[in-house]
Amino acid sequence: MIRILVACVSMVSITAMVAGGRGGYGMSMFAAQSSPPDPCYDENGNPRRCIPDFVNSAFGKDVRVSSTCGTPASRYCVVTEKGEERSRDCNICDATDPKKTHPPAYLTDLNNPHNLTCWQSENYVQYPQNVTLTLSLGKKFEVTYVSLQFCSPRPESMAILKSMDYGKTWVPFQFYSTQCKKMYNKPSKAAITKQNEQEAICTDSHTDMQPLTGGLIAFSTLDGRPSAHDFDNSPVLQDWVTATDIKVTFNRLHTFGDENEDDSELARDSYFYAVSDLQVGGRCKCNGHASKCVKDREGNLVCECKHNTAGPECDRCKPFHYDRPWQRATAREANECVGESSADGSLRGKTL
Ligand SMILES: [Ca+2]
Repeated sequence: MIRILVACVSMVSITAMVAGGRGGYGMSMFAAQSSPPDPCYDENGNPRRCIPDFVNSAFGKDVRVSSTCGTPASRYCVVTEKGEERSRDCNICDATDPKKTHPPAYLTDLNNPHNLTCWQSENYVQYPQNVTLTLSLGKKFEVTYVSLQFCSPRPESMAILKSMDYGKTWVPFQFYSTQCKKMYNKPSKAAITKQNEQEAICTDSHTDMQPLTGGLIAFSTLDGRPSAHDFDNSPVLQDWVTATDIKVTFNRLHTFGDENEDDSELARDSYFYAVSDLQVGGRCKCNGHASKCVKDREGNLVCECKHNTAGPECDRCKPFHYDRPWQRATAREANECVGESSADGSLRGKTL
């Protein structure tokens, strides 16, 4: 999906270049053709729904993490299995050594499969203690998926949560556990119906200890939710996918059950959380009234609102355009705000 979008974006820029290349008709024609068409208006200047590009909104962002190995330098051991044989290969995590450090920045750096960089927690932060990863998106996004690629085994129990108010309050998005009832008081694999579309469920899939490295957890926010096919008309799901912040809580480590045996120190040094890539796939939320988000003067990410709308999410009509109530744009209807000045077509399509 991302690839298709990238292809579309490059096609748009190629088209724009071709259009721009048709110079020679006079400057005004050239200028008009070289500016890319505004996706929020059709070729006749009529408003239509527009949405920002699909992005991994975690990429390059800082993640606040409650535990990271290497301060002070410490031993950790990687378990490998060959048939029945299990062996441990020990290394040092050292925050002061660039070759041995595993900082939170490695969660959201460029994910190169040939050179994986992994954030890693301290050893054996076991239930009831937990390890949390918190990511602020900077504004409201409509989140399509949250994914984690592990360097360690996947957790035995973990939760993905979201905030819609910049981290003041949190609601669960999804639970993963081999024991949903005991850990989260949720049945495993509950059905999602029209009545509970805005409810987090717990699943015991993706919780195997194997693979010992490289396992994936991918939560798709709309997967299995009945109104997903009619998202335009589902305020419940529009709300469900909206988030300003994402939090991942690792509640319980998987172990081979050897952490209390004779060799417990070696065993405990083998259990930690390590993640090579955290992604939050989605679009900047602009309610169908902007095709991109930009930094404002204060450096905050905001929608570049069209259709006579205003606000960080184009979530209200701009002054003097209150002739009908604000509405989100749909595929069929742009629902632009109208008022005195909208009678003057020259204002259409301009950023004011
Ligand atoms: Ca990485």
